[in-house]
Amino acid sequence: MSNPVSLNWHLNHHSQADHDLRHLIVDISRACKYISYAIQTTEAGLSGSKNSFGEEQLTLDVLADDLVREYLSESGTVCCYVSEEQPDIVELDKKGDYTVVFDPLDGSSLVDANFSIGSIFGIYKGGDIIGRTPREQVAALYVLYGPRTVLTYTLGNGKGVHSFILNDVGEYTLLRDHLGVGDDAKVYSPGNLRAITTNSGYKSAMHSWLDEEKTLRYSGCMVADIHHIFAKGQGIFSNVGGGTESKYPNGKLRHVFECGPFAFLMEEAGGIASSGSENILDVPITSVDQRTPLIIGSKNEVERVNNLLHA
Ligand code: AHM
Ligand code: MG
Repeated sequence: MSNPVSLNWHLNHHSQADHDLRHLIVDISRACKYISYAIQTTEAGLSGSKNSFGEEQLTLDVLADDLVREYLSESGTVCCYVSEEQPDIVELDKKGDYTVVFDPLDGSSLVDANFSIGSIFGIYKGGDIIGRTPREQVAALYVLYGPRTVLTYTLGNGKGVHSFILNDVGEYTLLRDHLGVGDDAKVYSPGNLRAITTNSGYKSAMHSWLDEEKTLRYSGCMVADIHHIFAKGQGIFSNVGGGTESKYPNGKLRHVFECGPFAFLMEEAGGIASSGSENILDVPITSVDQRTPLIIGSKNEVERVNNLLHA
C-alpha cells in the first residue's frame, strides 16, 4: 500500500510553498488539531459555561484563540496577527515575514447544538494590512470540525484548492485535490434572511430560489455552508445587509477574517465572491472589524443575484 500524501508533503512538493510559509501552514494545522480535540473532549459550551463544580469554564472560542496564538508565536514567522477574538492587531515577532488573519471558531453560537463549526485563516506577506486587499493574500485555509475534521488550503496562483482529512493518528492526509466550483448552482445557502424585510433585491433572490426549486442547505456556520459548495462543486452562499436601520446594514460577516479568505479560496476553485458591487478580493481593508456583504459560489448564480440586488 502506498503512503497517503501528507499536508507537509503536498505543500512542499505539489504547491512548492516557501520554507517559512510551509512551516506556518503546518503550525496552523497543528493548532487546529488541538482545537478539534478540544471540541471532541470538552463539555464547554455544550453544558453551559460552568463545569460540574460550578466554576466558569474557558469557552471554546477563547480556547481556540489561545491555541492559535501559541502556535503562531512558536512559529517565529509571524510579525502580527488579527483575530476575530481580539479588538486590535497583535504584534508577535518583529523578524517574522507574515501577517495571519483568522476567526478561531466560526459558528461558535452552534457549539451547544453540537453542529459543525470551523476555523478560517488568511495569510499576507509583510506587516500592515490596512489599505491592502484580500487579493494580496499568499494563502488561505479553513478547517471544518464536522463528523470528521477536514482542512482545505490554497496558495492561489493557479496552484489549486486541496482538502485533507485529519486521520486517527493525528495526521492530515490528502482527501481531494484540485477542488472545482462550476458556473451554475443547484444549491442555495441564504444567510441573514432577516434582511429581506428591508432589502427588496434580496427578497427577489430568495423568491427566485424558491420558484426554481433549488435545494436549501443552511447550517448557520459559514465554514460548513461554503465547504458544502466546494464538496458538491456548485452552489451559492449569501449574507447581505438590510436597510441602514437594520441590525446588519452590510451583512453580518467580517471582511478581513471571514469574507477575504473564502474569496481567495473560491476564486482559485473557479467560483467568485462579490460584495454585490465589487469583487471581494478588491475591497480595501479599512479596519479589522469591517463588515462586507458576501455573495459567493458559482459564477453565473452570483452574477444573477448581483443583478437582482441592484434591480
Ligand atoms: P461567528 O463568527 O460569531 O460565529 O459569526 C459568524 C457566523 C457565520 O458562520 C454564519 O454564516 C453566520 O454567523 C450566521 O449568522 P446567523 O446566526 O445570523 O444566521
Ligand atoms: Mg465567524
